[in-house]
Amino acid sequence: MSKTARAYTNIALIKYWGKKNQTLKLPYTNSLSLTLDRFYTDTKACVINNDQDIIYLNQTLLDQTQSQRIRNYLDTIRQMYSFNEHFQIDTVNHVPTSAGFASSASGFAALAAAINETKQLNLDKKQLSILARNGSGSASRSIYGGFVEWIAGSDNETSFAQPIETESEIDLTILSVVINKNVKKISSTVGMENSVKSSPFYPNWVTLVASEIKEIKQAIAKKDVQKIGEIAEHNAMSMHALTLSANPSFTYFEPETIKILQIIHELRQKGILAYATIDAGPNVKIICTKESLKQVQKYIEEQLSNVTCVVANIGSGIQYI
Ligand code: 2P0
Repeated sequence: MSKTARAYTNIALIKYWGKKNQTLKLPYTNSLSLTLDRFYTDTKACVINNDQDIIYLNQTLLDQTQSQRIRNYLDTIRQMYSFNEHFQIDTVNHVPTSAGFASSASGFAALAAAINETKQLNLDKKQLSILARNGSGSASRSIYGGFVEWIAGSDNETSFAQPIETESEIDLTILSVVINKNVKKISSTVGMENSVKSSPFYPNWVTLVASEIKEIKQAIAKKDVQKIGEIAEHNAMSMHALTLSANPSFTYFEPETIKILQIIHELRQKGILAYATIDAGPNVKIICTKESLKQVQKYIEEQLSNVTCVVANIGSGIQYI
């Protein structure tokens, strides 16, 4: 009996935004994330005597269209490791879309680990990160817990994530502020492609990320949460400037997103530690300390009636259960 693989979501503090190779999902820059303990994906893979993969998500059988990306990924794995078997995949996503976290990072990390387990590929974490990256770029980072850096690399073997060791715990908590709204969004894959192609600032982004990665690693080593927040917020705003400066321009922001950013500025003026990071969607994740968290949450909930707050702490890497 093969075990179920569990992978947790991660939030990028230095974002991945743009690929130099679409097929291999090789990014233009390194990125750096924090794995979170709150949301995860559980995936089990069983070899079946069938010429097609069968895929269940949350106990529901997916049709061809819904499961195409997963089927393509399984084809890639079969090719990479030279075997022909097909699988029944059972995935349970404990990442409610309403929580405002993307499930592709935990989803593809859990799937890579599940195939590793079932096929006894005996991949080490570096190889597993490479395998997960082939499913979705951000999944390469969900193999590890805590702070993780994805090294851009130049080919399939050199593009993988690795953990950033910290000597002791760091007092950092993420408050996710979910805007209760169904927004039609441009997928990350398409959004980053458009930004690379048409934002005149894209070359500056590549230079900026290189220096911010260095700076944030120093701040992590010093456990300087304020500095981590300052760098992460600046990096996130710079990523969103790439969407606004694309041609045609687009944005993931909603009016409430701006409102939350304004509240964060007000909180800082009051001396409360709060910094924003935003992914390819309207929700804002706020970097806090344990001390500032309660005040930040209280203030946000007082000012905005139509949002949900979710607290997440630092999470662990891949587990087999
Ligand atoms: C990140 N995002 O670093 C960035 C920041 C969203 C904003 O990685 O095309 O789903 O599957 O490699 O990993 C989301 O992009 O994109 C993402 P693909 P992915 O977390």
